[in-house]
Amino acid sequence: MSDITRRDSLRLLAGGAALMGLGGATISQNLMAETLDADGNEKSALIVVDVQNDFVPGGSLAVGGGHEVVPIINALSKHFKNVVITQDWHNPGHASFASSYPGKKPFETTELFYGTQVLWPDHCVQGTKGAELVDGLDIPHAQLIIRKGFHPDIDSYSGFFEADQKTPTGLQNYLKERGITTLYVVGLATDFCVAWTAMDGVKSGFTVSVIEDATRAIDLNGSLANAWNAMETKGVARIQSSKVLA
Ligand code: VGL
Ligand code: ZN
Repeated sequence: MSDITRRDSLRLLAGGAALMGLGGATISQNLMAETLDADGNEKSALIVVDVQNDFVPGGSLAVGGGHEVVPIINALSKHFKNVVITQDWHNPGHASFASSYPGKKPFETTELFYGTQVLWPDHCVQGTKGAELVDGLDIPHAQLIIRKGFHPDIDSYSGFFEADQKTPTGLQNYLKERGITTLYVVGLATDFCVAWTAMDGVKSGFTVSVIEDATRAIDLNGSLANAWNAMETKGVARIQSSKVLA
């Protein structure tokens, strides 16, 4: 184990102790992390979330500095044998689009059967240029591209479960069948699809880190701070790319 990984493991263990009151799962997951290496480990996977044209400058739901994650993710990907890419993939007229509701504007909310839904500009419509992965993303060894958000009435920020928290994408079982236990999550946007994917990863039994400098946020009404609070409470580790790239 490299020094870097050992430091992370110790930090993860400390995090587990702090969360002792929240139940045993986090602690045993963190103990497991001690025995794993990020680098090329068969049991680790890099999850690259929604690095798509609509989420970078020039796109319909551009995330500030979104394009800046691309070279960092390309470099990180060389350290992982297993890479999975997610792709937001909405039908035209999707329930998460403001344009689907007369009188509603982007970034307002509405109530859907599973709770409050932020209404977005039309984005990542199936088959459009905006839905394509960003050109500079260079991960030829990525093993799976998982699409989400294609149920007309349900949004899906998470790569694991749609926003009803029940409809699975299949990613959990794919990773489990591959023997993967540890996830490193990067991409766009930190406070929506990255955060939900990371938290559902923990819920699905994986040890999860978000590599902060390989993400960028939308930050809507404090959503970035809220997302980090929620992630850290649920046992997601917050690390920087230097820990993997070193
Ligand atoms: C996302 C809002 C709507 C994301 C996707 O990738 O974070 N955000 N759809
Ligand atoms: Zn979306």
